[in-house]
Amino acid sequence: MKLKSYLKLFQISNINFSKEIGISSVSLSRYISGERLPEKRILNKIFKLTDGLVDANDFFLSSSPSQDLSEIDKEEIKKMVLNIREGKLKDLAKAITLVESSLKLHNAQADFLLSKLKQNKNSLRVGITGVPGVGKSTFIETFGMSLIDLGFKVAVLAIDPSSKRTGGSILGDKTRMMKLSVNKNAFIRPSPSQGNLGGVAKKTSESIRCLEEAGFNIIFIETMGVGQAETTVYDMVDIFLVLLLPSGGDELQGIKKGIIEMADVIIINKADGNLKNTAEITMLEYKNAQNMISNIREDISPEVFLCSSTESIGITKIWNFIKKFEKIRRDSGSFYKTRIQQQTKAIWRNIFLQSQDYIENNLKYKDSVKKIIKDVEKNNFDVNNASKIIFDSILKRNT
Ligand SMILES: Nc1nc2c(ncn2[C@@H]2O[C@H](COP(=O)(O)OP(=O)(O)O)[C@@H](O)[C@H]2O)c(=O)[nH]1
Ligand SMILES: [Mg+2]
Repeated sequence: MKLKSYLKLFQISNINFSKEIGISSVSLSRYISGERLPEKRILNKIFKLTDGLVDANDFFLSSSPSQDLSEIDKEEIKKMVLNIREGKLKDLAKAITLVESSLKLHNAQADFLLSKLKQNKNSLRVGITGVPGVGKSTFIETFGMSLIDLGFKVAVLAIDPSSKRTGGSILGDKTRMMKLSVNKNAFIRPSPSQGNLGGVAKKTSESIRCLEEAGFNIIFIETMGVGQAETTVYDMVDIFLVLLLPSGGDELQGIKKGIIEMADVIIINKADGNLKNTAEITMLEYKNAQNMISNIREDISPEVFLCSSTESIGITKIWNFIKKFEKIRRDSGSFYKTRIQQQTKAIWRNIFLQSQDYIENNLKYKDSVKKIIKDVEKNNFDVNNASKIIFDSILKRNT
């Protein structure tokens, strides 16, 4: 990073920093402005003092993409943020598009946008999972509309890792959420998957921040309930709902036991018509299943509910439990503690993604790396040392 940004981030004054490296503050200002380039000895000191965050490249190379944004771009994004704060949905949609985009320019714009958003501690992020057809979208429609009646603003992000294959599922979701999709206090958006869960998670988390800035205070994140997406979503929500069908056994439902164990609320949906009795039996089974009761939350245990999303049965009870869950956890502070832990996880997830991206798009194509791999193929070199040398080149950033 640039020395200027470093000093700002760590709140170090120019005078103190220049003293530490043993130069005058005038010289330091010249280095910062680019008027002069520091000599090697000084560069080494800066590198050490900043724990490697500021190195020679930061003085010699031009700035990073986000610093390349024009003033016009920046002004436009600032205006966009103000509009989002006023609840303008068009700007919100634009912001989410930026966040989701994989274009370099958009990334820089998104980085700038995200730096302008505030932390929102008042929202409630609700994860919902269950096999396709269990009634997640229908549940969100019924529950969401009742929340809007109570004065909330409701947003829905639907993550569907298979959406490429099934294509129509997003459309299906919108038709299941007919009333929500036309309500001015609701916002529905499919989350792109591109087959990369880490990427989905990053974009979904960033979309959540945009939604919160626009005043959406209840945010549903719907996933498919069959795969790995659940753990990823679990790590970005405050409460996790698992919807089940009225029938016996997790395996029978195609849902993994591990997912049930993550549930804060288990909802047996479709408890209506001729499924009503089966639903009651299923509820008792889960209520009695000790192994299902998770100890993930230290202050409240999960509960099981019957629900009919089509007939609006059980919705109030579920909402009352969610409110109780939220209150207990906010009062004890565990709500905020979990969010902080989630942020730390997100940092590492993002770093991991960027490293992966760097490896896929740069490292693999470097001539030096190709040569090393060839040498290993010819048995001239061993795997262990080859990988060490290649990894070292990441640390040095420029092979
Ligand atoms: N009988 C009954 N049908 C429901 C209920 N909830 C959803 N459905 C139906 O189940 C089907 C799948 O619902 P959908 O919400 O798209 O499921 P998703 O794939 O989990 O999002 C639709 O035909 C819904 O009308 C319910 O509570 N009772
Ligand atoms: Mg759905």
